Amino acid sequence: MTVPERQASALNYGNVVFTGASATAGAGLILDPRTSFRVTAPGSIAGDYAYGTASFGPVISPDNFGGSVVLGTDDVGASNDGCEPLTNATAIAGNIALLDRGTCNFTIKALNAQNAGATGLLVADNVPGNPPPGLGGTDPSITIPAIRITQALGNSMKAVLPGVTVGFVIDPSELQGADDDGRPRLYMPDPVQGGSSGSHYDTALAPNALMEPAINDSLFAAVNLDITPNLLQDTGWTLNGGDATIEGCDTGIDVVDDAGIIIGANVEATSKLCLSKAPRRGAYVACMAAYKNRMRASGLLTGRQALRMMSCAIKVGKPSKQ
Ligand SMILES: [Ca+2]
Ligand SMILES: [Ca+2]
Repeated sequence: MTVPERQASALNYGNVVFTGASATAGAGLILDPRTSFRVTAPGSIAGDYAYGTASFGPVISPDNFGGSVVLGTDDVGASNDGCEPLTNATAIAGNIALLDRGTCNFTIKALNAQNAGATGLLVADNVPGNPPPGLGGTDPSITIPAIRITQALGNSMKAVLPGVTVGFVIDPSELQGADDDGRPRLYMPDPVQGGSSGSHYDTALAPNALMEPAINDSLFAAVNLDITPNLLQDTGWTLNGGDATIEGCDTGIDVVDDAGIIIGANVEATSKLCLSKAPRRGAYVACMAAYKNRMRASGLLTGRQALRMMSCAIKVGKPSKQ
């Protein structure tokens, strides 16, 4: 690409993808069906838009989020920030409230929308940028779903209210975080984020991928690298193949499997760890048995794999005859 093309791509959120064949195949095995936030009317702004999820309230679904959008007013200070009780509850009730970011916590806005009878909440960002970050905070009394939208979309909605309808749509024929050809999206936010832009998968991928910009508690990278091995393969790296071995004994467990599963690599690493810290051979076998139990409890080893791994571990653990 030319320099201007690269500059444009660096801010082209949602439209830059990784074009490797292996990553595309891996994405097809791993990613969920696509869930889109969609403006369904009026036609002038209809379409799918990026959104940020909330750390409070229920998980968004097509069943709990949808309907007409009504701008919330509170008549104190910034009149659409929802930091005070809403004064247009009659109009809000049964609809999706639209409030501006700013002045108070997101949970306060959500509670004020909920108390006015809103079925859901859109928080429009108060600074430019795409995709919108999430909505932080916790409050177990919040029962309505909430998302954050861009300042640009908030402004577009305000310009055409009333008559804006929104909802969530699941498309089982497409992948979450991939384009319509199944290629995983790269993270190209506007503004550029140094160290993250272009060198990570998009945060839109679900389930979360190891190579998204932020660590999160749904990752399980000790045994599952999702589509990271695919990406490395596409860029010319060679993946370890074959079965995991323990001191030369074949466990029959693939080192790297489809969809980034690396249970065999985990077995090899754990065996080395158990050997390094075991004061005697019996302790090594006990260490491996405890590992086997953890892996079985997590559903990561089949019974047959566990048996074969332990028969190797017992061989390794036998006292030397010399
Ligand atoms: Ca206010
Ligand atoms: Ca994600």
